[in-house]
Amino acid sequence: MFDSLSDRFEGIFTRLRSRGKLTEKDIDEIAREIRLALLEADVNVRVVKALIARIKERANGAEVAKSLSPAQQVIKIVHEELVATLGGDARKLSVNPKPPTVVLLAGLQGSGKTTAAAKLARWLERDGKRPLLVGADLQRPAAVEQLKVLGERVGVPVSSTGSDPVEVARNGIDEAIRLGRNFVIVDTAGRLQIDVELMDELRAIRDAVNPDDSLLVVDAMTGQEAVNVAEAFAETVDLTGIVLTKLDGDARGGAALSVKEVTGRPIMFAGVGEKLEDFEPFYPDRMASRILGMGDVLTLIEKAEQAFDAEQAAVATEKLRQGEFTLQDFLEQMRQMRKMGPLQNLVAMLPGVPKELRNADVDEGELARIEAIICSMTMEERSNPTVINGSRRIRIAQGSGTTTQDVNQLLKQFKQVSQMMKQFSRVNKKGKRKLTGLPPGFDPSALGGPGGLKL
Ligand SMILES: Nc1nc2c(ncn2[C@@H]2O[C@H](COP(=O)(O)OP(=O)(O)OP(=O)(O)O)[C@@H](O)[C@H]2O)c(=O)[nH]1
Ligand SMILES: [Mg+2]
Repeated sequence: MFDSLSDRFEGIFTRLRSRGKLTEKDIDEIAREIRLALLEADVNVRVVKALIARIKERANGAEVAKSLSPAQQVIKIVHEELVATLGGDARKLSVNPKPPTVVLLAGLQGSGKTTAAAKLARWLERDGKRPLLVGADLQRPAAVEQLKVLGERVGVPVSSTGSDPVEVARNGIDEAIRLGRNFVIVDTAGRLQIDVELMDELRAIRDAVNPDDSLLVVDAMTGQEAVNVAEAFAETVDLTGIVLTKLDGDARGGAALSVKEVTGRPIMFAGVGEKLEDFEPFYPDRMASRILGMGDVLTLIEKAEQAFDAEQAAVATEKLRQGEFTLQDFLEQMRQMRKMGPLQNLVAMLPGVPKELRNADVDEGELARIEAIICSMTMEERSNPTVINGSRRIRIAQGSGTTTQDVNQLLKQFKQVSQMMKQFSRVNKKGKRKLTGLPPGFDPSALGGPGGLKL
């Protein structure tokens, strides 16, 4: 789910990265593209409107952060506003100080209530709680049996005694107290569509068991209908949250992303597959990052804001352009980068790094070796490597605990990179390409020692 939306965002941001300062017209254009992408993904029109308005206002308001490029600023704003649309901070289940805590699940037929009940029970059990499942769906003949089978699979007892759903629910609470169970999950009957009878039944169950949380189970595949259903439930039963199911499906899924904004109720859990372990708390920020399809860009931006000295980076970039980049600059850049954490993580977060490279290994040991070699050079050698003759090579190798081959390798690769950068900045001056992300034809192995930077 959300794959095509992610692809669209990735495209928009990739184009954005090659731009310098953004004018109001540029921002309008970007906002229009984002709007189209969201609408195509079936996000509710009202939600899209509100989201775009907030993005535009903030982007035009130019929150100037020196350490971020205009593109990064826009990405940051879009991410933050998407997080807000998805519900801001993750919300946990309420816990009743006087157990058992009661969770009521409601929703349309086939939305995944019974499955979600068992998944939630499993999740709570793993979290050290002692749940009890209550089968209050007496509508469908096999419903209670289905819950019992699932309950057995997750090792959670199931209670279903009584002649009507309200009595079953009430008995369930008594049973939980008797068995010393501190969570009760009540599975209810679904309907093909919202009707008075269903709402009345739900209200009666709610009044009988006074739930700490009433969760609406919404099938993410149902499109805009999901939004209408959520709205209707929110009005009639006091919903406190939403469980989104079938997020593993291939529907566009945008409607599901709209339920929080439309109902004002947070999405608390997500069903991501048919198996009982395919269930997770819903984290708006993680979901937004995933939808924006750019690895964990935000973390990178945050780290950059914290650790990266923008002035120094600007100087280095300028030197690169002028072809004056020295080994000393290279060392400083490398250290700046390393301040941000293990390179492995950093590479994964870099926008512009192709997807397939994101999970690859980066050889930290190799970088440590490069650092040792450069540190064993004099300042003169660092700014003008051509003075490094045979005896200097031996001295540097000994000083850094490496071999002369290692030193040669580094010098050779540094030369290649410098040449490439010069070439690149020439292209740049002609206005064909800008210095953003990795230059075209960039060979990552040119950066490392013998094995190269194993990207
Ligand atoms: N792929 C996928 N399938 C799911 C998920 N959640 C539920 N399902 C499937 O959806 C179907 C309906 O799930 P149920 O849990 O029976 O739905 P229900 O809301 O209890 O249905 P009724 O009791 O008939 O109203 C089942 O085939 C489940 O396996 C999910 O997250 N991913
Ligand atoms: Mg069911």
